[in-house]
Amino acid sequence: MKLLPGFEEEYKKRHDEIWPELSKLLSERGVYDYSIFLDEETMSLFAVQKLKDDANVDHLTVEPILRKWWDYMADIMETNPDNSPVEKPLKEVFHME
Ligand code: RM4
Repeated sequence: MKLLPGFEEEYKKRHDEIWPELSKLLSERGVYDYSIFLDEETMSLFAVQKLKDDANVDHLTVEPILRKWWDYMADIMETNPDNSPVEKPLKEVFHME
């Protein structure tokens, strides 16, 4: 994902104060150990999360609370027309169990 320049502190503040309903939804759907890192040179945001074996995340993007969160975050991130964050899947080039 991409953060707009000048919003580093605001992005962290908003995530420090993540809405309980959103974190509840994510954990209920099996998301855990979820981190987001910022490359302050490129403003790229790298998100990594783990999913429980019975995770149910296929339809997360239609959940109203996530859509509301995306609307809230849209003023400081690069977004698609529907306010979802622009995301770019990365190519795994190394993995060690
Ligand atoms: C990010 C982005 C992601 C969301 C996290 C909690 O800024 O909106 O989609 O899962 O916040």
